[in-house]
Amino acid sequence: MRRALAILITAAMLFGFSGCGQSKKPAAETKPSAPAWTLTIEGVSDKAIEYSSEEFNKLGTVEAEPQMKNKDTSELKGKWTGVPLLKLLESLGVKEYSYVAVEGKDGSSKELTPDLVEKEATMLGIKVDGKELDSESGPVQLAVDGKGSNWWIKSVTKITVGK
Ligand SMILES: Nc1nc2c(c(=O)[nH]1)N[C@H]1C(S)=C(S)[C@@H](COP(=O)(O)O)O[C@H]1N2
Ligand SMILES: [Mo]
Repeated sequence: MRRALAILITAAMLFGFSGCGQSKKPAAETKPSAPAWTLTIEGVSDKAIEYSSEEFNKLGTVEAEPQMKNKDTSELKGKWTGVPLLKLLESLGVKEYSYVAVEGKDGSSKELTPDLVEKEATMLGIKVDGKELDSESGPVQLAVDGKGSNWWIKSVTKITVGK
């Protein structure tokens, strides 16, 4: 008798877990997929913001041709697709700031003054000439219009807004 009860309970559990008669989809299908990449944004709210690639793409990308200025040269580095840094700040409701620091995954970083941030072609780029950035530079690279190659931070992971 005890045994029969145990079997009954086991059977009930199995039916329960298999979701028999329920229209629920398996968890794996309903769980949203992880974003392709994220950026950490500090200095906007008390807690750091994890900005996903999906949110980034929703801001709307633009195309621009930022210039790289090294000692004696001023070079165009192709047609960049990305989100202007200023547009990102606006989406976060940032009105006043004294600098924006952009950091790469290797910890290398640059502090941009407002005059650099506000340049139209200063952007967080995701494509150059229609092609996604390679793993060394991407998925996101900073282009600082009119500044040298050392400003063009690769594989951006963090942005800090300085008040
Ligand atoms: N994340 C990250 N980006 C970086 C650097 C770095 O050390 N880390 N170096 C900068 C410097 S000093 C230069 S000269 C260029 C080199 O880029 P290139 O090898 O594609 O010319 O990347 C810039 N971006
Ligand atoms: Mo450099």
